[in-house]
This record gives sequence, C-alpha cells and structure tokens, in this order.
Amino acid sequence: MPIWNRKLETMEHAELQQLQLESLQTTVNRAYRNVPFYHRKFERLNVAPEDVLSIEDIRKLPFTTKDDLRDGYPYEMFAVPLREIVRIHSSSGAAAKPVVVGYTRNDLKHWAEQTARVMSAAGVTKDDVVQIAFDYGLYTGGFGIHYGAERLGASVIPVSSGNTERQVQIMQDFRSTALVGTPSFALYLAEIMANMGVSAAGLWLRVGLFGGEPMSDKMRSEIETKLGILATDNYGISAVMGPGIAGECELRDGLHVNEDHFLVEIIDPETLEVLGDGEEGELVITTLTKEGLPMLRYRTRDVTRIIRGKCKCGRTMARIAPIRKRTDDMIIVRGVNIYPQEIEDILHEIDNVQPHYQIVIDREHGIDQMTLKVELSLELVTDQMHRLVELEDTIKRRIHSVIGLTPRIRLVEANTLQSKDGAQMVVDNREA
Ligand code: DLL
Repeated sequence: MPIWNRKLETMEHAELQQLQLESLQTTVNRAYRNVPFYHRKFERLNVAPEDVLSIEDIRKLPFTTKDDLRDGYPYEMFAVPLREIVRIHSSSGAAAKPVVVGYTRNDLKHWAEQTARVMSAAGVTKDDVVQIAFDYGLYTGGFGIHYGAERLGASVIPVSSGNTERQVQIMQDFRSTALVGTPSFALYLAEIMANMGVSAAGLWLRVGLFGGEPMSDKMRSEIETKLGILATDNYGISAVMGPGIAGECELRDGLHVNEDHFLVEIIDPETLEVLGDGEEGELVITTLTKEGLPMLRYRTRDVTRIIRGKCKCGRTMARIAPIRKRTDDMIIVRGVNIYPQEIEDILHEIDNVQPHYQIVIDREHGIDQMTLKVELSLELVTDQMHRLVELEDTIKRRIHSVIGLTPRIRLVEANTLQSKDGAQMVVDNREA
C-alpha cells in the first residue's frame, strides 16, 4: 500500500512530538500577536506564549468555539491581513453568520498535501479517475479534495453535487474509478443507477471516499454492495480547514489524523477535563501550521476517541474512531449542517405560525428528506386553502434562503407539538 508522505506519515512518535511542539509554539505566538480575541483570552487566563514549553502545556490555553468564530464574523479571527488571504470558504448550511475561513498561499499548499494523503491512504493513485461530487463553492468539500487529488496526479472530474443522472452517465463514459462525496449521496446515486438500469458491474468504480456527515456501518456496507467499491471514511471541519484532517486507510481501522498539522485532544464536554487515549469524548483540534486562521483548541462538538499506536498499514500518527455522535443538537441533512435554533429563529419572524416545531428526517430511496411540522397560531382562523398554501410557501422560501435546503412543511393545529415533558424537536428516522 503506498504512503503519500512516507517520511512524515511513518515518523517516530518522539520525533513527531518535537515537530508538533515547535509548530505549536509558532502557532500560539501567531495567534497571540495577531488575533485580538486570543490576546484578550490569554490575558484573562494569565498565560503567555512563553508558557508553552511542552505539548501538555496546551492545557493552559483557552478553548475556541463556533460562537467565538461567529462573533468574529467575518474576518476578525484572521491572523494575517486580507491581502495575504488567497481563498475564502465557509461552513455548510447555517445562518446569517456562518463560520468564515481564510487561507494563505501556504495554507492551500498544506491543505492539498493533507487531502492528497487522505486520498492516497484510501488507495487512490495517479492512475485513478476521481469524480468529485461535493459542492464546489463556499463549502470546503469540493475544492478541498480537488487540489489533493490533483496533487496526487489523478485525473479529476469536478462534477460537483447534484444532477445525479448526469453523474451516472459521466461515471460510465469517463470511466471514473474513485467517487468522492457524502455517504448519503452515494446511496442516492445507487438508487438512481438502479432506476436507470445501470449495474455496478458495468462501471469502473473501485473506491469511494466519503465524508461531511456520519457514515454508519450499515450505510457503508450498503454503499459497498450497491456500488461494488471499498468505501472509506474521511473527516474534516471547515472552521479548522475542511476535509483532509483525518481519513481511513484501506484497512479501515480508524481515521489517520494528519498530526503534523493538527493536535488532537479529547475532552469531557461537561467538565472540559482532558481525557486519556481511548476514552470517548469531544474532539478538540489545534491547528499547527495554519497561517490565515490559526485555531487553538477548537471544540468540534464531534464525539470520538483517540487510537494511538502504529497501524498495520505502517502509518504511525494517531487515529480517531469514526464519528457518529455530537455533543450538541446539530443535525446534518444531505451534508448540510442545521441547528434547530436557526429554524426556530426563522419561525419567530413569520406571521401566523408559532415557533413550536418538530423536524422529522427520513431517508427515502437513499435521499434525506426533512419535514418540518409547524404549529399554526391560535389567532389564525381560516378554512381558506390558499392561505395555508401561501404560508407553507413562505416558510419553505425563508428556510431555503437561510440553510439552503427546502423542507416539506406540515402545518398542524396549535398546541399539538408541545408535550408536557418538552417536545422532541428532532426526530431522526435514519438509522443510527
Ligand atoms: O463537512 C468538511 C468536509 C467536507 C469534511 C468534505 C469531509 C469531507 P463543515 O461543513 O464545517 O465541514 O461540517 C463539519 O461535519 O463537525 C462533523 O459533525 C461532520 N462531519 C464531517 N466529516 C464527517 C465524518 C465539512 N467523516 C461537521 N463523519 C463536523 C462524521 C462528519 N461526521
């Protein structure tokens, strides 16, 4: 099995730690000197960059949260002047104030290296034809993987998301051997292939790299059977960079973290205490090389555990277990991150409905469907169908404009969604 950057990816632990410490000290200095937010936080905690003398000293440093990034919207968390930023992305879904990420030329160089490693670990080489079905745009998925695949020397098809029939056609005609996208898109693609009478045996596809949302074991085996491929999982988060943070090798025994670029910790989300290797908790990431948006102890809200020790593939860097849970109420529908609070905020602004709602998510024929049940106001007394249809349209439009997805709307009578023990706001019928 090839290893893209054998020297770094198979480095001895002690050597890696030395490299990490030097990069951490540079990053801490950069953040302290150039980002007023971090300067203030350090002063409040009474720590200075000079206090970081070992990797463990990271525990002295402040955490960063999504809200900190939103408060600094759009550019306040950047550590370099805008003229040094050459690319800007933002997190998926979400809101008036998404997380905005800026990359310097060096950041982009590192990013391509990291996604190249993740792709190579999954078995992709320059002989592959890589069909990238992530959205190309503000989302980090498309461009992030794209440059890594080019770095590998693969033939890249930047087909982007959607237009599934065309994707199947392209897969047949261009002889795609690797598919990149969300696992739910892969399932949907399989569904469309079946409708079109295209069988996996008639394709050249052999490997898939899936990320951006959880992939359960059941989804993985369904994708593998229906598409006739080896399905690998890769993890990323825009606030920290995008895809390329960690990915599985062909042995699929944990996701290899690019530890020379990211320091990972696991904390107890309640006490914020750092947990030991192997213990499950919230993943916290510190960037070690990023110039544009250095991130100290970013609380991802993703639940996993750290696996240390050499993998049978030869890579020595730490791995994380696949991510299936979060410590907050964020849900991911078709790769888009949604916070129930945002839905509630939208409903607050619409006349004739109450901000009482329930989000129901189903997976139908391989595709996620979001249904939003909304309570009508008590004051709305109408039996005029067209008024209700207008109201449904208004809700759909407003939601689409904020989160980029159009839900199905079911208007229900007032006081039917609020149970005494608190309504269940999200009912996720997709398998766990
Ligand atoms: O989803 C970046 C990405 C793109 C990663 C393409 C991988 C591939 P965000 O929009 O900021 O960034 O969403 C990040 O998605 O905190 C997780 O909750 C979830 N997530 C991402 N990858 C995985 C995965 C991109 N492999 C959020 N398994 C994260 C489970 C994942 N959850």
